[in-house]
Amino acid sequence: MTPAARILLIVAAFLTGLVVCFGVILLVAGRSPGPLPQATAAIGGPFELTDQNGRTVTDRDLKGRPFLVFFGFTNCPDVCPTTLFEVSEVLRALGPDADKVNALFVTVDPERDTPAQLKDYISSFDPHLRALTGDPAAVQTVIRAYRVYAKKVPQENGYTMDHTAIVYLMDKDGRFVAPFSLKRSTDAAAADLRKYL
Ligand SMILES: [Cu+2]
Repeated sequence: MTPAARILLIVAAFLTGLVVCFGVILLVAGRSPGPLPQATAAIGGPFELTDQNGRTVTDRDLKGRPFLVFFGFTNCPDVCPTTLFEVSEVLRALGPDADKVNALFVTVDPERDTPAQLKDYISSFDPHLRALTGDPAAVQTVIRAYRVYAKKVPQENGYTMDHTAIVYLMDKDGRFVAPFSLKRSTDAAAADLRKYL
């Protein structure tokens, strides 16, 4: 499969997952006269990881600010660096408001992406970006919470990772808002993010 086809497949799988979970929520909401379940509760949730400086970061530390989160791995040839570059541009366009948001890169490859490896990698991007890793179980927890698709693909010299390539926009309370589109001008993307401050 070509890399492009693979990415399409991953996006399709993600969207199908979204449709399935929102579909279920709609069904439940349609039936129950009581308080509506939060449609956004399906994506996101508690986690405890370690950043590139060895500091513990949990979902509770993120409360009070909107955040962008992207899942990937440092050996990724193109999608991850491109996305992190584009997110960096948005953070730069935010100016001082960049201090009022969080931007996270979470590895789906904790085996290779140690805090030291992440520190080296993330230093190429906007300094507001934080890179998170953890033991495999902790990373699995966050992968599951965000319904991320991540799979090891063997290669001649080791392996690569297929993964969901969506930037998640989460609100101040850690609730999923929408996939954050980078297919627009940097200023338009920054203005969109500013709405959630
Ligand atoms: Cu990637």
